[in-house]
This record gives sequence, C-alpha cells and structure tokens, in this order.
Amino acid sequence: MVQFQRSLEERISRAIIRNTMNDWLKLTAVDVVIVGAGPSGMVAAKYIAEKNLCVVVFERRLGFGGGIGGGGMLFHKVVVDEAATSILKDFGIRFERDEEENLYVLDSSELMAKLAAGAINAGAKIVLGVQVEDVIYRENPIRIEGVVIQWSAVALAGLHVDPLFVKSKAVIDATGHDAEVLQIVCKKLPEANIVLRGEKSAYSEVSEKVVVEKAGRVLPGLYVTGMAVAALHGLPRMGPIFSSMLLSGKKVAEIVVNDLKQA
Ligand code: 48H
Repeated sequence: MVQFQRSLEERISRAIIRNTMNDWLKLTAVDVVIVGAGPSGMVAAKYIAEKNLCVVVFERRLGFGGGIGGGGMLFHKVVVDEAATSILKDFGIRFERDEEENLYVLDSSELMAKLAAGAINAGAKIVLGVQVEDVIYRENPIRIEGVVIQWSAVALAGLHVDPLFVKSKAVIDATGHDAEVLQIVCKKLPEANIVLRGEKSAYSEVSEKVVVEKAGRVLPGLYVTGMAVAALHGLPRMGPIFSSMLLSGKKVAEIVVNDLKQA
C-alpha cells in the first residue's frame, strides 16, 4: 500500500490553521478583553492573567507597545517616577535613576518587549492585526458584554466584510489618546450617558496623578485605562513619562479582578 504523505507546504498550512482555530474557539468567550497592546493594556493583561482569568488583548497593529516605541520624540529613552518602579521590577525591566532630574530612565525597546513578555508569560493572549470596531451590549441595566472584531487589514482595505464577536465579562479600553471603545459607546449607546470630554494640553505633574485616580469602571462591563482616561475625563497629557500608564494599568486590573470575583 502506498503511504500517503503530505508535502511540507500542506503540513505548514494545516498546522497553522488547525492550531489557530483551536485558539480562536477558546477566544469566542473569555473573562476579559483588553483593547490595545500599549503600556497600560499590557500591564493590565499581566495582573489580570496572573489571577487565572482568561485574558485576550486585541491589537490593531502587527506589533505591541503602542506609543512606547517612539520614546520621547524618537529618542530611545522614556522616564517614570519612583511610584512606577515596582511595576518595572515585576516585569524584570531595567532602569536607571537620573540623579539630576530625580527620574528613572529606561530604554523604550526594553519596555515594549518586556511588558509584552510579562503579559504573555502570565497567560494573556495578545492577538495582533485585529481591531475592535464595536461592542456587544445588553439592557436594563445597560452593560457591555463583549466586543465586535475585524481584521485590521480588512478595515484598512475598506472592504465590506461582516465582523465576528467575542463575549467577555469585562472590556478594557486601553486604546490610548483616541479612546476608541468609549467613542463607539458614546456614539452608539446614548443611554450609557458617556460624555467624552477630550484630552487637554500638557500639564505632566497633574496628569500623572489624575489619570491613575480616574482609571477604572465606566459602566458595568466597561473599564478604561491609560491615555483613554484623559480623553474621557478631560485631563491633561503628560508627554513621554509612563508612570501613569503603568500604574493605571495595574489599578484597572485590580478593579476588574475584584468585580469579577463578586459577580
Ligand atoms: C485594537 C487598537 C484600537 C482598536 C487603538 O496609545 P497606546 O500606547 O495607549 P496607552 O494609553 O497604553 O499609552 C499611551 C502612551 O503610549 C502615550 O501615548 C502617552 C503617554 N502619551 C502622552 C502624551 O502627552 O502624548 O496604545 C494603544 C494601542 C495602540 O497600539 C493601538 O494600535 C491600539 O491600542 N488600538 N487596537 N482595536 N480599536 N484602537
């Protein structure tokens, strides 16, 4: 009898398709969806996944890090203040103290790579090239129960392709300056009464504090972290200091974990 042998080309395709589909079937219903693999999203992902919750991060681009890679005006360093150094330690990210400025300095490439590694090692799945274009909601009371997703390439090509759904107990908007998920909810679900006040001009000292203070639950099932907090509450920007991005990611993770425990 002739032994039927698949070619390497067939085996490559089959391995990728079967294993992707196995993953995607698990991703149809998760505990937490995080939208955006920037600093705040990846920090939130690690601390939530560590609690044995099923976390997926959908990132529109084919890489993670969000605004980190640009450093400060393309200089390859970013800074944090002392409050955020414990998070850097949790992720094994190296930093140096600048004595003159009383700030902690680190390489943007190391921050990007190790935030992603930390989230993935804790068990979070980061899926690249997928964007969130809408949410799933339920009424009485109004709540968010998942997201509507599409390949970024389809959106970029302007093709009319119907999307798919991912159910989740919590959705975190970590989309940065544009607060994209909140914008969608604000526009399409007026009964949610979300008012996006829009980010204000730079006032780093204030912004670094209030962004962390205001990070958290927006309505049942919907949470906000990172720069999206500034867009929601009309808070100033801070420039390439990343403490509030990391600290707000950790804070939103604690709130989500606590809410899911009580549910
Ligand atoms: C899937 C999406 C979608 C979508 C966007 O911008 P980010 O780095 O976000 P933060 O808030 O974690 O960090 C902000 C920081 O990088 C920054 O810009 C600072 C500190 N600025 C201060 C200043 O003064 O300018 O990352 C957001 C990520 C990006 O990778 C996007 O591609 C992604 O979210 N994204 N992914 N579906 N609808 N929208």
